[in-house]
Amino acid sequence: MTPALSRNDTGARVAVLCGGVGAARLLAGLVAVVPAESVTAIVNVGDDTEMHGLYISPDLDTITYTLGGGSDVERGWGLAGETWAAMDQLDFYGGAAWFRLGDRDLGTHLYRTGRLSEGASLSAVTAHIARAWGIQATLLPVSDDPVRTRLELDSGEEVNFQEYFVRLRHSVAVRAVRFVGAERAKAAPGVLESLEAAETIVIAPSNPIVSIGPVLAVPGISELLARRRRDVVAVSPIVGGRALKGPADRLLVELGGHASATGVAEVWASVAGTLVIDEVDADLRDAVEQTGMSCRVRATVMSSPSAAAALAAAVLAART
Ligand code: FO1
Repeated sequence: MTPALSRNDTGARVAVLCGGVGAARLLAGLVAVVPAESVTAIVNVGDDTEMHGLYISPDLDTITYTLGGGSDVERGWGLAGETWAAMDQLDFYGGAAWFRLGDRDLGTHLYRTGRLSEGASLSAVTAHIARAWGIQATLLPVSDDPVRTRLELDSGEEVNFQEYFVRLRHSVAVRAVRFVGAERAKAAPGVLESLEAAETIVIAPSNPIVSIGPVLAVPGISELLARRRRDVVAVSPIVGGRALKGPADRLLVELGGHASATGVAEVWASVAGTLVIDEVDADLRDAVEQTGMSCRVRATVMSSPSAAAALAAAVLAART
């Protein structure tokens, strides 16, 4: 079933390419400044994994819990007030407890896995879970087909995303990244339609390589963005040469780029017309514009809901 396209009172729709926590905060800001029904989140599934027979979709969950008001804001993933009895029991047996699934969070993975095993699509299950949380924005996995991020480490070992991010605490050097399955994956129902219908397409301040990379790797998406480049506004996840969270700064350098707002512009210049960079990077404006992108300098650190709403409003006003 194709989800209904989102539309606000003025007909202006917004589609957002999303990774995890940075995207979740920007989405929370967006739904504070425009009708939530006008916002469609197109979410990375490259981080998805199977643990203990359960299908886990971390970026969809982070966004769902954030928009649903249940997230643990400080930790950045999982639910607030979580308990860990199941993990303690798993640990007691010597099971793989390095990837922490809280007791309530487990219910989400049980529900999703059960529905998928009955033949439901990831997008149908995502829509049901979002509705249960009272979310009025549309949440779409970028694809219902498997797309999995694999990282080749400098040591030669190849690992999946959660092994790299959680088990190895992203403290190992990476020499290549690939998105297995991406070239055969079909955009989920509603993805290309919502990108086509959006007045503004936003690339959230998410890791350009491992969060937005898998989204852009699904056939049809980067081509559509390149065609609509003037309507695409990206927000740099690199502030003052550093990622606010996670390994984006190191990955950019390890894969031959630069850990700066300019380095982000080099990655996204072909698919986005405008880059919003932080005030601390104001001196990079000319260098960003040298890549062919327009540049806006704004406060991009979403340290409070009001800061997120202000950034969201600035992003919507930033289109060339
Ligand atoms: N992140 C961690 O740093 N440690 C964890 O044990 C962990 C468990 C986890 C369980 C469910 C879930 O939806 C997300 C979880 N995350 C955990 C977050 C996740 O690994 C990353 O934040 C994202 O994949 C990156 O966007």
